[in-house]
Amino acid sequence: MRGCQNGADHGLLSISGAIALFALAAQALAQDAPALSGAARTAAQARGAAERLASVADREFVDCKDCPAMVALPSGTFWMGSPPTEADRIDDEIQHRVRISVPFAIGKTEVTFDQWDACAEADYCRPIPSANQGDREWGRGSRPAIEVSWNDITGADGKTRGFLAWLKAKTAASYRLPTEAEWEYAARGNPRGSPDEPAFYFGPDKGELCRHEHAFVCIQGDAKTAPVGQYPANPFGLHDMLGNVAEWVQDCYASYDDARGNRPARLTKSCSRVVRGGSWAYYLWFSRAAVRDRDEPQNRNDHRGFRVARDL
Ligand SMILES: [Ca+2]
Repeated sequence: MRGCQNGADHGLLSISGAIALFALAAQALAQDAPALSGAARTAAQARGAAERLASVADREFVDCKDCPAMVALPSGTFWMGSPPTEADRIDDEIQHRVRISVPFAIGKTEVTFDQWDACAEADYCRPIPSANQGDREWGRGSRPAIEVSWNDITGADGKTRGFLAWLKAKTAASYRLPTEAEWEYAARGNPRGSPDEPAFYFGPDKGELCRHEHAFVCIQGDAKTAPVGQYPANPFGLHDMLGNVAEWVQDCYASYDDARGNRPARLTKSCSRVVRGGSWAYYLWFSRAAVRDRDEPQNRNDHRGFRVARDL
């Protein structure tokens, strides 16, 4: 596949034996923890916990004040894309096997207004205005930051240094956007995936969506973002992966047609960037884990944000 890097490689590996391990892994990973409980834990400790498939409480850490809470994910293998039999499938979701070679960490939630505003206060991020073209007067605080472009996050257009540079300056850690493969691995929540993986981490039944995610079909006229982390976590301990706001990832959009071998990310200067996950504004089918969207890196809207990733 085009557009993967940092430990994500692709091949046709056997999955024999993996299913037997999954029951144990899922049991361990499903243990949730209160937000920010990992504040005193180091990334190295969290990485060790991920390799042991330990509980979310042991895999969570925070690098600094105002930094996003991070969860270390174990290495593993999954099937990216969707099977031909999946309802509402789009033809760019060509299914292929992906191996996440080493543990990495990803945000427990989407980045919040509190975190973005701290970055803006430090003069690294573009201040997000209030009302139109900004917070829509829905509130800030723990709601996900919206009206942020891919360029605002990465600083790629040179107008600001960006959110990632702010985190790197505060922590010296290698913060980045997740790759598209890492994002889908995180959204599926299963380190031992299979070709018949369901459309949602909670199973194949889209009627269950409203118990797990903040999606348009569920919000009955209250059409706006929700504070992050209000819905249950997925088996990896992550919230709002398939709803609330859609999320920028690192990659340029490209076909999965050549999904073979160990490919670096496609990071050319000018390309459409991939956006993943459903949102408060999207139809139900858009909350499937395999759905791919894209937009130009300078664009912003009120139903898109992001979460960060970090090497360990
Ligand atoms: Ca989301």
